[in-house]
Amino acid sequence: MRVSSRPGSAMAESPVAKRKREDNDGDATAPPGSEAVAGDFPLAELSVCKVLRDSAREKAIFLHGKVKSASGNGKDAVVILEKTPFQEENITKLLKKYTKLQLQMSNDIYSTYHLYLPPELNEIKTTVVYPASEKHIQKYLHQEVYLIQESGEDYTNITLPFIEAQSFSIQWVYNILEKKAEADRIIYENPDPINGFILIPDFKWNQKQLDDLYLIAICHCRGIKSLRDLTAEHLPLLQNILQEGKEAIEKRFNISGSQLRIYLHYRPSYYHLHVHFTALGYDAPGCSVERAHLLSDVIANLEGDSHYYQKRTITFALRADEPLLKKFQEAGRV
Ligand code: M7G
Repeated sequence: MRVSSRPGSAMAESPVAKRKREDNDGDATAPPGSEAVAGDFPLAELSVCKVLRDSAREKAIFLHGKVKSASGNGKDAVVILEKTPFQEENITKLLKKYTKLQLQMSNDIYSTYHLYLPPELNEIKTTVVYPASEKHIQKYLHQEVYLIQESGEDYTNITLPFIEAQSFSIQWVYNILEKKAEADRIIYENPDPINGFILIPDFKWNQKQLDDLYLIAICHCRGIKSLRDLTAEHLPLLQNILQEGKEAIEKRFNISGSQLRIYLHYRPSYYHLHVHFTALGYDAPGCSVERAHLLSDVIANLEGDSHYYQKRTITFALRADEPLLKKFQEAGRV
């Protein structure tokens, strides 16, 4: 399936161009200089300090590097390089316009080759976080993981104070809601300040093929941090996201609601309520049972009990180095 039937869909812009940081309030982890307007990233000047993670299965490598600044001290960056899925419409071009086909081995009827392609058929999706905080670097570092059973009380006593003190800046979310960034990428908007939301491609998706379709719905209402804050009063908002989100995706991408995985993360990285929409056939990062909560189940649970998510124990994984794990250990909860 192709995305290109959608007018003007396929233009991927520089991930940092246009992203503005005008106000850094509330970001306990933002490094100095992050309030600056981001421009095109000087990739050639990146000196790699460490490979944070290298995944042969995802065909992606996660790098921590430094970019020299005028003051001499390098600023930290996280750069993710990722080979993108094939686009069916490019296959004919690829078979006809390759630069070189080099035999690697041959045995009876079997042979393998290195196929070299011209640059336009050989792109690498590059995601940049710059300047990156220590927390960003830790986010992508491969670590052992441990399961935590967080009761409602644990949330109030351990997790909530922790996230209030140190969670990622959600300035990028406000930029989207205020149309200061990514405005041309919006797929659908319900502008109601209480029950409305914006549906936009996730920055994990290059929009060039539908196999790995990934969008997020970001609610207009501020202050709903996560699943834990949801009560029956939020049902109209959640129903709008489910219903209108599905309709908008069907209209734009011709994918029916029954072929979408629509879910919330608990715990999310960014504490402003948002919902993930991914292609059902795509094994998206973060769709595992210890993190993804289907929106339809969330709605059903809230219909049954308005305070379901304040009371219930929720299981999630924490990486070995995450300070929150230490807090749970200190409280004797692990
Ligand atoms: P999450 O569950 O809070 O955290 O989801 P995760 O990143 O650990 O999954 C936030 C979602 O927003 C993720 O799917 C991110 O890929 C996506 N995302 C993050 N940022 C900083 C941006 C951004 O600037 N633009 C867009 N469009 N998506 C983003």
